[in-house]
Amino acid sequence: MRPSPGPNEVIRERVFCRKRVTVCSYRTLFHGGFARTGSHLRFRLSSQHDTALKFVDQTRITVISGSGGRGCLSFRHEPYVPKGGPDGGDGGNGGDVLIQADPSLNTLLDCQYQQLYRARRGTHGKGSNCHGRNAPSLIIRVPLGTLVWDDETGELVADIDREESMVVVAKGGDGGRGNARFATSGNRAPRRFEEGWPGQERRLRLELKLIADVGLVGLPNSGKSTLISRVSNARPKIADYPFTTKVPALGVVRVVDKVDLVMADIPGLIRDAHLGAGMGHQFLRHIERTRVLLHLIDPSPHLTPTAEERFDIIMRELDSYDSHLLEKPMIAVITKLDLPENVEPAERLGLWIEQRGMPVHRISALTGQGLKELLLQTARTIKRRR
Ligand SMILES: Nc1nc2c(ncn2[C@@H]2O[C@H](COP(=O)(O)OP(=O)(O)OP(=O)(O)O)[C@@H](O)[C@H]2O)c(=O)[nH]1
Ligand SMILES: [Mg+2]
Repeated sequence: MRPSPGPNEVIRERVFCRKRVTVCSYRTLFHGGFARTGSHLRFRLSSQHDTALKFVDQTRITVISGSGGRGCLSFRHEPYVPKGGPDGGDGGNGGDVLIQADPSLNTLLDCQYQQLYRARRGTHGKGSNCHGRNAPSLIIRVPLGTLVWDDETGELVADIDREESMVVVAKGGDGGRGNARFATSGNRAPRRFEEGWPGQERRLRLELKLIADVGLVGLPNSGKSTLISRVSNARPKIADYPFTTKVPALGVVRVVDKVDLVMADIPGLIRDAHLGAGMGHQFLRHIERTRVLLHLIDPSPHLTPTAEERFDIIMRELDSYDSHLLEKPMIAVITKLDLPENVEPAERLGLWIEQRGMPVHRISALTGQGLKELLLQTARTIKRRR
């Protein structure tokens, strides 16, 4: 029988556990792999905690490109070649700093940890007309959907919105010219050469706005995570307490053959989220780029305030974050239709919303009722927007 662990052993086990969680939570952030591993409770709890900590969607970095290498001052000295002439080579170019999309990343966590990126300088020129070596470019990998802002001027430098996106954010300095370049018929032994040109230093602000076709919004517990886990490969945590979802999750939904949609689940909003209530509205930036919003409402008659008022709370919060969000096509999704007490209130609520000109779907993520029609209409709405 294994002896009961001493205090040190317990600590070692915990450290090991945290390490595993750190690596995994980072990789499976958007797939919620832990809930499925069936591991013990402590593991699952800490994974949720770590996941929340490790989702970084804003950070600042400093980039410094390499300066150019110095040009060389040299003259050819060889037996039987008197006055061999200047042969100082040019310096190599400094390395550029590039930002490149990496679809395997989901967060700006790496850039949070490392905030200074300095490319190497070019090597100096040498005699015998040897050119200095050009320094390699330094590549910073960021997730798709990252906006790169110049922190000093506030100007948008780049939008990393495609897999092949790659931009130079700091250009390396050119190498200086060696004295061989300054030889003229009038001055055949120039002693002139150039220092390399300095690199650029820039302070950048990185902001991640996830790229998804469909955004799910609603109050906590309205069933957003249940819906995304039912229709996509995402496996966010689901529970009957508010703010189960602490970071956005993406899932790919196959609507019909060859029609895939990317869906984003974000933490729930509550009244006064724009003033910082609940989790605030910081995560709304992740639905800014979606083409359609699904507004989920739990019609339960046992909740206060009423379903109509709860619908209005979300609309007001979206409006106070950015009124443009309300210009996006929105589909009202009344959830939890499998519960008998919800059927009648759902009917009433649906009519009330339809009078406001918004399409309504009544679903149950638990039984699958109405999901196919909802996805088809969502896909049609997106197609119209393309
Ligand atoms: N009966 C029934 N329960 C549902 C349905 N959809 C969600 N639920 C339950 O509602 C509770 C909340 O569901 P979640 O999917 O976690 O809700 P959420 O909107 O993601 O909540 P937050 O992450 O807190 O914003 C869970 O207990 C779910 O099991 C449904 O269609 N029918
Ligand atoms: Mg959730």
